[in-house]
Amino acid sequence: MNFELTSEEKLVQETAREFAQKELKPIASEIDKNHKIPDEIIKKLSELGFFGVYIPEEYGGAGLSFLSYILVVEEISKVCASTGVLISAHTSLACNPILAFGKEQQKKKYLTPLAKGEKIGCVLLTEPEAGSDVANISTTVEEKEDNYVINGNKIFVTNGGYRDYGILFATFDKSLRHKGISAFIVDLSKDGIELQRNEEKMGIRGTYTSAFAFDNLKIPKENLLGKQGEGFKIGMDLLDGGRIGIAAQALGIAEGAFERALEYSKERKQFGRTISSFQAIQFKLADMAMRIEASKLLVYESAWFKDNNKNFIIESSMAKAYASETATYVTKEAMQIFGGYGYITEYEIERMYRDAKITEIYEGTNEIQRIVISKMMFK
Ligand code: COS
Repeated sequence: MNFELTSEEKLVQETAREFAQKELKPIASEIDKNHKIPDEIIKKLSELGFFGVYIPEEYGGAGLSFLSYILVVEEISKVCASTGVLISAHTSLACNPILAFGKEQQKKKYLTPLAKGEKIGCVLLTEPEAGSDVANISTTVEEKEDNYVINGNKIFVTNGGYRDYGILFATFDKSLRHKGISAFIVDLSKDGIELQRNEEKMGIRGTYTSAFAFDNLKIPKENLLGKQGEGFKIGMDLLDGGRIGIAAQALGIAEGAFERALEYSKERKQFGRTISSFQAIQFKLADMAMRIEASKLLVYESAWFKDNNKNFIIESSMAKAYASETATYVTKEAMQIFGGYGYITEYEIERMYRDAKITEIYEGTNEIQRIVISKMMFK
């Protein structure tokens, strides 16, 4: 067993760390307050190749491993969870399904600008009555002459507010449940698409979480992704990979909070000594470190499985559930170590505490992860 990263992976990790620490960390609070990742940051992310880390070079990507992409999300999320999920949702939920299921012409037309960071990607899957129960989607698709025509609503679309490219799921016949669903590539700047709102949120406030309505939206037939009726399979596949991305985001948040709590414990003095000299604080930090290390092993292992074409469904659900529960635990403990200072916005711990919670919820709640793990175990 070899736990060493390759020289390429070490290089991309170092590049992401340097960018995160020097350029992103100083403005992470501003991103949270302004509810926006500045355009210059998005430009720099694309110059660094972070929008297409594992996409092949022929489609505008950097052609590195999936694990390299995970390392980027982790490093970025240590300082800014909003930017972490911008990259993760874009890569896992939009680039990956086109790479895995797209035709050559779709890869050239849509994947290439996405991988270069010229367009930001998203997935339009969730609906008011179809969150955990994906097979229950109500957005309809009909064939009319040379087009598909879409009617319905989508909610909770991470990155939707950029109005670039998305993977949209709709059903030809709701009574068919899984078998009725198909996936389509949509250009969200087109007529027939109403951006209804960008939600106000507790955390990851630099990201867009958008709601859309479709009124007789015409999509050219060539934009069908995969085959008709293959949508549920495409949805599960993109979520399987996406969950490793969210696990990496959660891991990064936990590591960021841990590093700050460790430093603070060495500076903060009470009863005439640093609080790090109290066993109550040492044990907290030891528990935090243990869970972070276990999360890291799960996250890297599932990424390694994906890179090596092994089945990683169980591992990605385990990594997502465990790392996200670690993130909420570690940020809570970090706040306890910071005491009252952790609770005020001047310090970054309260933002990390708010950002961590969503990782237990999106891309499949942790209850759903346990369903996936147990179903696959018994299959
Ligand atoms: N990866 C690949 N295939 C999967 C899968 C996964 N994670 N989960 C289920 N499947 C397969 C099953 O193996 C089954 O295949 P067969 O028909 O060949 O047996 C098929 O999909 C249908 O599975 P099942 O009968 O279990 O479907 P259900 O409708 O009961 O629900 C869950 C399956 C709950 C696991 C699925 O709907 C799910 O993942 N929901 C969460 C969705 C989510 O994450 N939403 C958040 C979106 S944020 S963008």
